[in-house]
This record gives sequence, structure tokens and C-alpha cells, in this order.
Amino acid sequence: MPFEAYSIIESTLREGEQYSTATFNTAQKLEIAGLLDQFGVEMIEMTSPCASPQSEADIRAVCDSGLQAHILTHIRCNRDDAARALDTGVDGLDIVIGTSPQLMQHSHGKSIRQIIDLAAEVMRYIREQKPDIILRFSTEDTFRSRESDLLRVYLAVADLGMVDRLGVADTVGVALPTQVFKMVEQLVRLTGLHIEFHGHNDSGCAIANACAALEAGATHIDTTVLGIGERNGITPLGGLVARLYTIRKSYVSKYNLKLLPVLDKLIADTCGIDIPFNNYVTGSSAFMHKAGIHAKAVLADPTTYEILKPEDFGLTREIAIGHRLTGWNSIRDRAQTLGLSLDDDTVRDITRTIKQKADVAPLSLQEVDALLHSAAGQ
Ligand code: HCA
Ligand code: CU
Repeated sequence: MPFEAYSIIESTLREGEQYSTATFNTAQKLEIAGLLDQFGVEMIEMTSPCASPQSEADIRAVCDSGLQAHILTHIRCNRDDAARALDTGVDGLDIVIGTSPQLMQHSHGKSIRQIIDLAAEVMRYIREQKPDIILRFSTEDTFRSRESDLLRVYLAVADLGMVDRLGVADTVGVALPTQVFKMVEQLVRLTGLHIEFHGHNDSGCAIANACAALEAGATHIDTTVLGIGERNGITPLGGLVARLYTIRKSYVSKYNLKLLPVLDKLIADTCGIDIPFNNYVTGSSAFMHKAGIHAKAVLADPTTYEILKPEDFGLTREIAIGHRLTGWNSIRDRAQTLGLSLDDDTVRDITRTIKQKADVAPLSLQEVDALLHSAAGQ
């Protein structure tokens, strides 16, 4: 079954570092990697050692910190980058080279033939140096590449018998779930290798595309905490977890879900941003119920309007009551919470008062409570 044996390649320390306000120092990288490891991600991808001296030192620091997760680094398809990356002691290398006409022309200027030859040379070199390293080969901008070019490259690399995984990357966030499904399904069928999906969110499909990749047989999905990355980022860890949880909770039971809010907050604070109000699981309104009809049903049985259980993530639901859409069931529930015994007619009267007042301006919880206390004479 596709969803039962997948791994997360958590790339907050690589793709995430490409987010506009992300600059993690060594201590922060160690903290983030440690928390991701406790959460249970299987692999952590880090910025290339070629990026800067500090990037190289930080890979070594994370490798030395004794985490369960495999530590990977991300490099261009060339021998020098590979040599520097091998020297850091990482468990795996993620190699990428552009295959779309745009990137072939403006990024590296190589033809498909040259890409295949270079990939073969680099893979051979890596395997000679470290036969056991986890090796992935990916094309960049897969979904704007010519299908015939892609198949030539992937089949040639697969035939070398040297890679553990092939990656497909929706670098510009252009792919539809159906396209991702077809591409992944084809690669699984033709190569029998593990397949990784990396998807950007420019047009809002990053989570759906990751899910489509898994449905088609992908084994690895790239995420970042809060989805941070180049431009508006990639598949968010929390969003992927929410998506898979709602298909079947057991698909995410291998992860320590209660750490998700801690991770989201850590990255938001470190990057100097807020968690978006509508974020999956951890947005301030993710478990907020407002309209009287919703609140009534949720108070009777939360599954009426909740597909995720806040308790599973160490969170609580909230019922907003001081507004004009409120209902008397919510107000009665609040009175009970405060330990006040009010008859139904009184609760209905207070509800009418709240609605009238809220037509002018919403009431705070304290103001609602004051009305309830005064009606109860307490
Ligand atoms: C990049 C591009 C990349 C690579 C993805 C991958 C993309 O910043 O190097 O190697 O899986 O989106 O194509 O992030
Ligand atoms: Cu990317």
C-alpha cells in the first residue's frame, strides 16, 4: 500500500534555508534537527557544504549529534561538489540537475547527452569513494522538461545501477496532481526504484501533489516546516501530516504529532514570521468554531465539523461565542463551564442580548462571562 511505507525527507535545513528570512546559525540548526528527529522524520536534508564554510561546519555538527534520522546533503551534479559532500560524513547525497529547456539554457548549458554522461561520471566517482552512501539523482524542473528527455535521463541513470532513489521536482509549482501521478507511476513501473517527490506551492498544489505522488507509488516526500522555501515554499510538514491523517490516522502514527506545534512555532520565531492564521493544524483558527449551528453540533460531537482531533496534536478546540452568529447552546455550554446554573429561558435571553450588543461590536469572553455571572446573581 502506497501510504504505509513512505519516508519524509525534511528539508527545512536546505530548501527552508532558501526562504527569504531564514538564516539558521549552528545552535538553531542543531535545535531544529533535534526536534525533527524527535518528531520522527526519517531523513534530514541540509544545505550543500559548497554554499559557505559555515554550511559545511554545520553539516558536520549535525552529523556528529547522533540523531536517528539519516542526514543528507544536497549538491549539484559535479565531482567537486560530490567530493566536498562526501568529506562531511553525511549518510546520503541528493544530486540534482536541471532538465527543462529553460534550465538547460540558462543554468548549466548542457545537452541531455552531456547530462547523462556527467551523471554517470559523478555517480561512479561517488560509489568508488563510498559504496554504501545513500544516493539520489533528481532532475530539476521535471514538469517543464520534455518527457522524452526525462525518460532518457532517468532510464540511463537507473541502468547504471548506482542510485537508491530517483527524484522528481516540481521546481516552479506548476504541476497538477494528475501529472504528478502519471510521472511517478511511470518511473516506478519503468525503473522499480524508490521515487522521491519535491513540490513547490506557487499555485497551491504542493500538498495535493505530494499525496498524488504517494498514491502513484512514491516512497519519499520532501517537506519543510511551515512549507518555507524559495518563493512561497514547498509541501509543508504539517499540511502533509494533516492530509495523510485524514486518509487514515495510522499513516502518521509513526510520528510524534504533539511536536508539530512546537516545530511550527520554532520555525516561525526563528524566521521572524507568524504562523499563518489558516495554517494546517497550528493556525490560530484551525480548531475555532463560530456559527451557532456549528458550535451546537461540535459541542454534541466534535466529529461533526472536525476531521482532525486537536488533542492528537496537543491542542484544544475553541468555541467563539461573543459574536452575532452565536447560538444559545454555546452560551449554555459556557455557563456550565463557569459552574453557573441558569434555566434555558435565561440563557436564551442572554443570547439575545449578546447578539444585539455584538451587532455593534463583538464581545470579549470576559464580557460574555460578566453577563452570565450577573444573570446568575454571582
Ligand atoms: C534547488 C531546486 C530544488 C531541488 C529539488 C530536489 C527544486 O533549489 O536546488 O533536489 O529535489 O525545487 O527543484 O529545490
Ligand atoms: Cu525546491
